[in-house]
Amino acid sequence: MISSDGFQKDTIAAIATAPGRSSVGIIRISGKKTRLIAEKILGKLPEPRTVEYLSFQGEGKASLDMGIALFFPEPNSLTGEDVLELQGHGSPVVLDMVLRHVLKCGARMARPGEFSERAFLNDKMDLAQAEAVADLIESGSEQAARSALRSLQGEFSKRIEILLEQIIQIRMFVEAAIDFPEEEIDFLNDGQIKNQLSEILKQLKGIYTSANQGVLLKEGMTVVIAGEPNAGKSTLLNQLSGRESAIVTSIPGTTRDVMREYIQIDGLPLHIIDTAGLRETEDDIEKEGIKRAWCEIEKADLILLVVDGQKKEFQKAYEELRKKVHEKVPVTVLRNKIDLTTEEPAIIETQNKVVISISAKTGIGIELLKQHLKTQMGYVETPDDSFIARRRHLEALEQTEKALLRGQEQLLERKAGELLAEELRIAQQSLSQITGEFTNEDLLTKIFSSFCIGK
Ligand SMILES: Nc1nc2c(ncn2[C@@H]2O[C@H](COP(=O)(O)OP(=O)(O)OP(=O)(O)O)[C@@H](O)[C@H]2O)c(=O)[nH]1
Ligand SMILES: [Mg+2]
Repeated sequence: MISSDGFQKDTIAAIATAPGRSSVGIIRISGKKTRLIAEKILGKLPEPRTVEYLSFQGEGKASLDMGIALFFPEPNSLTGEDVLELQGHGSPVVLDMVLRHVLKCGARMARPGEFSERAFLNDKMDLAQAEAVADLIESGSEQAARSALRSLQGEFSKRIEILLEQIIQIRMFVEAAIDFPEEEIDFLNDGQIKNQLSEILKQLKGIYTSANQGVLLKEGMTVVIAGEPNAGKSTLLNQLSGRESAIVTSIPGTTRDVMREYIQIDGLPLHIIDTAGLRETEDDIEKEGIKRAWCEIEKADLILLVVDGQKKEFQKAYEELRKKVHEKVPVTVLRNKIDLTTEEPAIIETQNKVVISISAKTGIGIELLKQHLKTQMGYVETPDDSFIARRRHLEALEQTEKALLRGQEQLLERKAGELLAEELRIAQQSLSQITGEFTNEDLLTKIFSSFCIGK
């Protein structure tokens, strides 16, 4: 339980409940000195995993609070170490007094995420699960919460493990074939490895899609509103955020600064960004505004191209924008101001684009737009196979895919068994980063320090 560098030797303590007044406040203690601290504060070591109502004592046995004490001996505890939980009254002053005494008895303040870090280091959970604890606590919607719970229960890790197992399998086969060439007829030509590799790549794609949606659920999607001046972009921002945050006038070129609003649609987080109207101009301020608009467009997860629905033509504006943004970023066309025409609100999805007719000013068609945004975020009514994920996981999946593709190339084009084996090794290592098998200490520190104290 104690690492060679001694960094788990300390006994740590922290208030585990949220700051502020509440009916219950919990102090969590973990480490070697937990038993000793229990004796000092409670006058006894509580029975393992048994609820006991006791007095929490301070200096000179003076009672500081009364509450429930729970003792979990190692290794069957949250962190894998001896853990004591003191559940007292949720007064910040009382909790502070008890915590100060716990520290005096030999514990030190826990760093953010240190309980989870110890749980990970003692094999109580893998890294993706530890991250899911933080994501569950921070989840902003039911779907995010359910997805985080599924990751916490190991659904995400399980899919990674299955894939890892398959990579290891072919890696072993390839390496054995290299070591004992006489026993394998011609493994590079018999097609089996080729098929296995494509199967793994297919599965990897599936996991990536789910993980990507998990990231959107957690971090929210960045939606940039773009289009020519006066199309109604700022009106749309105000309509979606439900407040008059951006200035709206009938003068083209009203918006110059980038305006940001954070909204939730049925609990799903969205960052909505309004930008300056795109056009040729001699005005220096407007020029700067348009430059900033392009900066935002480049970073978007989705672009809403607002056009004036009174004019029929929008194809040129769409194509120009399409040319400049990454092919993975969807551009949805919004035909605005339909309150001025006879057009009905509608969503028309063709093979390569989605066009929605709305009126930003009156709100007609906005419900259609919201449903569209939800679908774009991967919202599903019954999220049975969604899980929460982070950018870090996506990067690891991308690295794995790249290595596998390079390996495939070595196999198909060069019949280079050794180079294939090396790429498989890299793929295995990249994928293992997700569950934390091959994760360096700096990354671990970075991950856990973003948690809150007491977690
Ligand atoms: N009738 C009607 N007018 C609208 C609608 N949306 C916007 N407008 C009007 O169109 C004008 C321009 O709206 P804005 O929201 O400022 O347009 P913008 O795209 O932000 O314009 P810039 O900031 O100049 O790029 C204002 O007079 C709005 O009231 C709509 O759906 N219907
Ligand atoms: Mg505007």
